[in-house]
Amino acid sequence: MKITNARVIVCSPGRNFVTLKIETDEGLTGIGDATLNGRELSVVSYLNDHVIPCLIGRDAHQIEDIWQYLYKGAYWRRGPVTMSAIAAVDTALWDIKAKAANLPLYQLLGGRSRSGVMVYGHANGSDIEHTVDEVLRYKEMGYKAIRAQSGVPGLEKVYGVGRGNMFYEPADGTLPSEHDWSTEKYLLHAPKLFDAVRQAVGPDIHLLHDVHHRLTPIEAGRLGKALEPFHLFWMEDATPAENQEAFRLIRQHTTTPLAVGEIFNTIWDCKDLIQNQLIDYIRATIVHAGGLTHLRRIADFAAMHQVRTGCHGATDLSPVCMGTALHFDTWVPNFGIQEYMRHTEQTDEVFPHSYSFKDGYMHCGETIGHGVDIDEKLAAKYPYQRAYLPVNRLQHDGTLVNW
Ligand code: CS2
Ligand code: MG
Repeated sequence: MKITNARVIVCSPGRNFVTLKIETDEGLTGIGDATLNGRELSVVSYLNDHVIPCLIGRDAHQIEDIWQYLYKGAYWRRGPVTMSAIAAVDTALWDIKAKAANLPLYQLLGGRSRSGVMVYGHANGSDIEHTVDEVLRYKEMGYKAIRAQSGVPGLEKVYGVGRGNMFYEPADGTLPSEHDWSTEKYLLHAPKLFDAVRQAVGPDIHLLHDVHHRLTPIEAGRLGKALEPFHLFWMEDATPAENQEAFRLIRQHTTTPLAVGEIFNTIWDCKDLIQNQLIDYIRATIVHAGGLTHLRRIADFAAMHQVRTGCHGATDLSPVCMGTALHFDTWVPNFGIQEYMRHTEQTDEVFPHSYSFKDGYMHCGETIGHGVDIDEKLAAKYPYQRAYLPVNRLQHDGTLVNW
């Protein structure tokens, strides 16, 4: 089955998405997500100018060889742009292979390992009271796991708050907006937030929190310890993970489970974290970690160390990524949880899909392939709009820090 054509479709139904469509001489087509928030057009160029010319005429069934060809053959390996481009090709080819086999994708991975995929939703509020109300609203909707983020007194804007009811879109300007940050204010506030939330929601709901890369290792150790009484499911991205060793210091101070990896692109970004038992959940996902072919390797390696998966699933990862991730989640033996930040209605219309939500669990559906399609005519009505993620500066002296 020869690849005869491949096209990149860029649209902005509520937010920007980049989708690769691959066509074959047997009439089967497949699509893959290539969206890199705030840097979308760099992946578009990587695909159009460098990858697509190499795909035409190749055997669409040779997923592994094409993966190796694009990874080793690029010479310049790894990184978010390269690995998002490879991910889009990989996802589209798995979609085609599953359609050729007339099977839903999870069947090709080894079949179903669970009846449904437990997901967590995003409850966020301007203050503690508002966040508690939001958490209770999610519990009402049947969620078994809820992430809580709230505004911090004295800080105008913080990560995860505002900009949408069931979703949170951080990319907000034609130039990066600048937010203020104070670690002191945040560290005093976060334990109070989880004290109130745990009291309101009771002992059975899983609670999660995203620190979003903002603390030093010792500050993360302090926060993890302060949150122990509220037994969180995980504390996420507590400190930037370029220095994987940093997590050893956090481990020395707290038993709060640690999750990391949404910005990881290859297994090398988490090798030391996993083999030294420094994390409990790996958040790498399909679109930014080289597709299904590479994410399976990361998951198998993690399983050897009892590290479970917790795939990234924010609104800026398209329904194509979500659909494929749910097939992965349905199969993967060391599954932990799946993030599920809903998309806008416009997005859902442009990307018809067979996955569904019920009582806190997602179901990938039994449609052949990964079960997500794109309505190109409708997509064309939503042209790309440049948008940047914010940057963060220390409130007291303007120092540039992690957003
Ligand atoms: C976040 C994301 O969902 C999460 O865990 O860390 O919202 C992240 O900020 C965005 O995906 C960045 O584009
Ligand atoms: Mg996160």
